[in-house]
Order: sequence, then structure tokens, then C-alpha cells
Amino acid sequence: MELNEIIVSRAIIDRFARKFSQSLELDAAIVGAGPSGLVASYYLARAKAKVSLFERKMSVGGGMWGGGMLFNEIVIQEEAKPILDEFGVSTEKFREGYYTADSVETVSMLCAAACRAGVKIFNGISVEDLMVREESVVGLVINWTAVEMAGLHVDPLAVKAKFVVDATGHSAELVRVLEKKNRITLKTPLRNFQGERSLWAESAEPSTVENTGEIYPGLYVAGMAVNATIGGHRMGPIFGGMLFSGKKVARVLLDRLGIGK
Ligand code: 48F
Repeated sequence: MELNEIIVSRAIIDRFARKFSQSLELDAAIVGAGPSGLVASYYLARAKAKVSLFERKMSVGGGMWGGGMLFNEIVIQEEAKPILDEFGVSTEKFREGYYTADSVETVSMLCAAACRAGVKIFNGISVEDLMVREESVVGLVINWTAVEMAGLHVDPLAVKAKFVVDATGHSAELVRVLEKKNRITLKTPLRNFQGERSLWAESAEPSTVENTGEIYPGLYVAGMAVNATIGGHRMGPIFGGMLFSGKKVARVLLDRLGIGK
């Protein structure tokens, strides 16, 4: 077979355009492909919700690859083990209640499961703003990360979504941009963005899961963005809370979408 570079180029352009175009109107737009975003998108797609995941970097996995201080192992609590089992991730008991997993295997398996379930992942795309209508978030404002990095003045494109999930981790970027640009109050105890507190895993892990939910009409928080928003603590390289938070936000959104009832 003789290779034709123009066919290669056309294949990429056509296929990407089809995928992108099909993602312009979604049930759920997840922002941030760390553990909470990957898990949330997987459960949504598995239940047949139309879901895409937008990630600023080229790579998915967020803060999981590096384990703790680049020692590429993660720790999970025993309660979270069934979730990793479901994704086919190998875990090993360390002490009573504590399990470890290889962080590279974990990210790879979460990502593979999300793709297989039907999640469309858009890497290299940054969400720079939100679409807001009548006091409700109705979608994303996106641009290439390369454009953002180069500081080019290029107008963005928009994605409509019934629900948006801020799974951007410590920076909670969507919540912050929403608050900064609009005169709004958030559904937090103090009605505004709090910023995260210092390391305290015992407090941070349950708080992440309990407070996963809608922070403003149409906008949900999951993962570390939850604690950053409400002023909860950080937890370090223990990941049960991230997995449970992703699973919880998917369940809540499926209820709201009326899917899987
Ligand atoms: O930080 P990250 O892994 O979020 P997470 O799911 O997990 C947190 C843990 O990794 C760890 C921890 C708990 O053990 O404290 O830090 O809450 O992943 C967030 C992803 O969001 C991307 C970012 O590149 C990262 O991969 N991201 C951040 N802002 C944007 C974004 C944005 N504006 N647009 C697109 N992606």
C-alpha cells in the first residue's frame, strides 16, 4: 500500500471534527481529568449519559501519576478498594485498613475504563470561562491550552452542557472564575470561595465526599476542588476520597438527568 500523507491528515481532521462536533451539546461536561474527573465521567458514560471530559494538559491523571513526592504509589482506604477492583486496578494490603496501588497502573486503568464506557476526552484544551444564563451555568468556554500558554488573543469556542463539573483539583478554577466574573453567591457555608486549608487527611477525606455537589445552579464540584471551595483541608496522596467523590457526583447527576431510574 502506498501511503498518502493527505489521507492521513484528512483522517485526523475529519475524525476529530466529528468527535468535537458531537460534544458541543452534552448532558455533563467534566473539567479536569484527575482521578475524580475520570471516575465521574466513567460512571456517567456507563449509564449512557452524554459526557465529555476536558483536560488542560496533554496527559490525563492529574496529581495521581506522582503518588507521594514522586514515589509512584498511591494509598487508598479499605472502603475504596471495591472501586479500584471495579476498574481492574491491582491493590495490595499494607496495614489494616490501608491499601496501595501503582499510580501509573491506576491512572491507566481509570482512563481506559472511561474511554471504553464512551467518554470523549479532549486533552490540551483549557476551560477559561463558563456560560451563564439567568443565574445558572449552562456550559463551558474553551480554548487550546497552547493558545493560553502563548498568550495569544484568540476568541474561544463554547460547549453547552446540562451540568458542569469542576474537577480541576486544588485550583478549583471554574468556581473561582464564576465568582470573579459574576455577582453571585455560592452554596458554601460562607457563601463564597474559601480556599483550601493545610494537610489533615482524616478531616479532608470525608469532607471531600460529603460536600461533593452543586455549588451554584448547574455547576458541581468534585475531588479536591470541593475542599478548596469550602475551605476544607488537603489530604495528600490518599485517594479514596477522590474516587468516592467522582462516583457520588455521577450518581447525583444521573438522578438529575433521570437516567438509570
Ligand atoms: O488535581 P487533580 O488530580 O484533581 P482531583 O481529581 O485529584 C486531586 C489529587 O490528584 C491530589 C489530592 C488528593 O489525593 O490532593 O492532588 O481533585 O486533577 C485536576 C486536573 O484538572 C486539570 C489539571 O490539568 C489536572 O489534570 N485542570 C485544571 N484546570 C483546568 C483543567 C482548566 N481550566 N481546564 C481544563 N483542565
